Amino acid sequence: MMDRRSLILGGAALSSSTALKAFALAEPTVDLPFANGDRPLVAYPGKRPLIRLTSRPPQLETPFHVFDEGPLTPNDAFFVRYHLADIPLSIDPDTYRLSVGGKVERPQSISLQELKSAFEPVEIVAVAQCSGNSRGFFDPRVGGGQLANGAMGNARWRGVPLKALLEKAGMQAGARQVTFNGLDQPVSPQTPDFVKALDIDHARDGEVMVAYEMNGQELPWLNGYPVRLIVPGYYATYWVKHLSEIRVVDEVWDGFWMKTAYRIADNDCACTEPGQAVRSSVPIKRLNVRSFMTNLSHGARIKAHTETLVRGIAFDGGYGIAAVLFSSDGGRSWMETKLGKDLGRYSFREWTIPVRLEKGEHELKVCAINRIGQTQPLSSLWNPQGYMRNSVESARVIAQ
Ligand SMILES: Nc1nc2c(c(=O)[nH]1)N[C@H]1C(S)=C(S)[C@@H](COP(=O)(O)O)O[C@H]1N2
Ligand SMILES: [Mo]
Repeated sequence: MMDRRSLILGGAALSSSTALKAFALAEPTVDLPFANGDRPLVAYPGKRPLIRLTSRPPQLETPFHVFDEGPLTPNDAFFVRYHLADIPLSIDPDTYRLSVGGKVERPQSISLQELKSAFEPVEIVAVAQCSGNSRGFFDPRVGGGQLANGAMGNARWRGVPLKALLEKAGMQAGARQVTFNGLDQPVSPQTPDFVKALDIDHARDGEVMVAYEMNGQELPWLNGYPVRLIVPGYYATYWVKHLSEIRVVDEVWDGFWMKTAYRIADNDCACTEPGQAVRSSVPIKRLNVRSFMTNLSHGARIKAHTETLVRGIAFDGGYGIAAVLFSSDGGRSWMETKLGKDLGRYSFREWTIPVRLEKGEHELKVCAINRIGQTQPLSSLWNPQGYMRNSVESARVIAQ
């Protein structure tokens, strides 16, 4: 989604503008493809320049061309999202403790060292995607962070199954949910702390993980150092960063971030009509199916009558991608693409297809299908929070 040209134009404009304007332009910018899509590209600690949505708390989006670098998103390019402005600025790895308490037999206070040495480590490749990824494309526009398609990333996570920690603590009879809290804090007492909850059976499914490594490195600070929760297949809102407190509760947790925020309409499409109230809602859960082209975007120019390899990624909420279909005629006919290496059912799956196009404009489209037959809608479904966008992506390209 990053417009490389605006980078160059920004630089060129420097020479001909006033000193003040030059100062403002000193930061490279991108122009996301919707109204008010101008963003600065800013390098935060441990990060390459990313698209800054807000600075307090930091919210950074991955420039889309990064997804063409490979199926794993590099740590220094992985997006960043926080809700609370008081984010931890220093954490001592020697004194950091993860507590496991609430309705347990043996409350635990576990050091980072112990997490790494006292439990059998597991690894899983999984996509973290913000519920509001692509929100800026909704029409009518909706409130909230105006993101393009870069609030997602795929990484190899290493850590301890949550199940092992819960077993060590021993759950009491009547346990219903497990809650997760991190070291970030609200700045005003009216703002509820960011606490998320999972049902007990989900929490002990053996896949939900407390991760201390991402792509073979310790977690980047802004992605939750020293440990974060990984909930494979689920929207990243559950992937609590700087995780410090796990509590077993005997109720359905009714904190703000479960009871009020991150809820979707309780229907098959998680959608409503603009202006219509949602009657019944449930907490957001699994990722729906999506696919993207990564080496071609709107306006790209390719050589006519010559083979071009189109490539991209697809993913879903953990059933696995069964097929990715591609159209070069605006969706009238579809061809099956070749899937790349399977890194696991929670991972990005790469796909490629060679195309040869006549001179002129062509509308390319890509659509994935998962192993339970779920697919992407051709036009986007709408909801007032701008969650779960997954309509078929298109790119109008010019062959010449
Ligand atoms: N402690 C903490 N964890 C959090 C959040 C937060 O605000 N605080 N936001 C959640 C949301 S909504 C998202 S999309 C992901 C973003 O993860 P990332 O910043 O590593 O990309 O973190 C989740 N975990
Ligand atoms: Mo999110």
